[in-house]
Amino acid sequence: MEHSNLTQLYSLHPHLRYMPTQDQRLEISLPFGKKRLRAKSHLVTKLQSLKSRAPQTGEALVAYLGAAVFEALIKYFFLLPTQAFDALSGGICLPAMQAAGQAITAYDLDTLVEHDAVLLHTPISTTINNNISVANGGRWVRAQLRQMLHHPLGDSALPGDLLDLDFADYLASQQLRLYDLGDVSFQPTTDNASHIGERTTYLCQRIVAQGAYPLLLGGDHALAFYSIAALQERYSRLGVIQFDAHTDLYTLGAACDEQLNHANVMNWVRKMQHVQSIWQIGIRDLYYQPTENLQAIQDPKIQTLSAFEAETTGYHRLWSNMDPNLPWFISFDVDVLAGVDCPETATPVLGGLSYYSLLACFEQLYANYNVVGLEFVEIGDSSPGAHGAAAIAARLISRFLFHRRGAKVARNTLYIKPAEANQ
Ligand SMILES: [Mn+2]
Repeated sequence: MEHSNLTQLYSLHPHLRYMPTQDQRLEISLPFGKKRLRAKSHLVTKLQSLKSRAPQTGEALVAYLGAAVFEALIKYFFLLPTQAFDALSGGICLPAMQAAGQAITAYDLDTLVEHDAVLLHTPISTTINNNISVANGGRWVRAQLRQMLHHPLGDSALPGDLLDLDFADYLASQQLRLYDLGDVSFQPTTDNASHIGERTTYLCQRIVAQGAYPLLLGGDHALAFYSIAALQERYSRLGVIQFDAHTDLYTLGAACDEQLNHANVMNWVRKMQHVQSIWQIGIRDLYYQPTENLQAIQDPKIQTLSAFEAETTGYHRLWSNMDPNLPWFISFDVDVLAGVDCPETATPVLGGLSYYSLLACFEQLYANYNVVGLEFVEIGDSSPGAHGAAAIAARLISRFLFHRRGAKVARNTLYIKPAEANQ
C-alpha cells in the first residue's frame, strides 16, 4: 500500500551500508538495523549518485527508481522525508518491554488496515524546571491497558472475550487489533524535544495514511502540536477536543512566546489550517495574564465548557454545538481530572471532572462522533495510585477500542460448559 507523499522532498539516509552477497547482489542496511534490502548493483550506483544530489521529490524518485523500490526504501527508512531528516536519521522508536496488544515495528506500519489502533509513547518534555517529570508517564497508561486487555493465559492466540461490566458489553479478543509501536526514540545527549516531536509526526502520518487510529501517550502537552499536524494530510478538516484544566493558550508578550511549550501549544494548533474547531473542556485555572503589548481577542474556532459547567449543568452545550460532520481528535491532559494531584501530574488544579460523568461523555463522543485518534499527556513519571490518572486514561482508551472494534451486548451472559446447557 502506498504510504508516501509524492510532492514531499526526500533524502537518502546518511549511514546506509552496502554489503556484497554471494549472488553478485548487494545488501542495503543501516548500522544496528535489522532490515536488509537485496538489490542489484545498478540500483546501488543510482542510490550513491543520489547522495551527492539535492533532495528530490517523491515523484522524481518514483521516476528514477521505480515505484516499488521507492516504497521499499521508505518502508525501511533508507529514504527519509527531508523535512524531518535530522530527527529520523537519529532513530525512530524502540519496542516496549511489555506491549499492550500486539507489538508492531515501524517497518510494518504498511500492514495496518482501516480501523486498527496503534499505541505509541512519546517522551516529549518542553519544560525542565518542574519537580515532577511527565516525560515517561505514558508508560503507566500502557501498563494499565496491558493488564486490562491481557489474556490471562498469555499472548497465545486462544480466542476469548473481553468483558466490560460497566457497560455490559464484550469484545472478542481477536477483534481487538490493538498494536503497540513502543516508545519514540530519545537520545538525551543529542536529541531535543523537536526531534522526538518530528519522529512522532512521521509515525502518526504513517498510521493515519493506513486509515488506522493513533493512540498517543505523552510526554507533555507540546505533543499536540506534532500529533495534530500529522493528521492534516488525511483530514483536511479536523476538530480538536481538548480536555484540560488550562487553555494552553498562554502568552507573555515576550520572545519566549515563539518557543513551543506545553502551556502555549494551543496557540499553534488554533492556527493550523486544517483545524476547524477546538472545544476546550474542563477548563478551570486562575492565573495572571500580562496585557502589555498584547490585545484581547476572541478566536471563533475556540469554544469552552468549563469544569464548573460540566460538573454542575453537564455536557449538553457540547452536544448541541459540536459539529458531527467533522472528524475529531481528542487531546487529553490528565490535569483535567478531579483528584489528580502530584505526582500523578505536574500541574494539579483544584476541582476537576469526575470519573463517571466523564466516562458518560466519552460514550457519547465514541458513539455519535467520528473520533479518529486520542492522546493522553502530562502524566507523572513516578509510580501512580492504583486508580489514578493512568488508570482513567487506559479506561477511556479501552472504551474507544470497544466502540471502534465492534463490541456486542453481553447482558446477563454466563459462560458455561456446553454439557451444562441442558441442566
Ligand atoms: Mn495541557
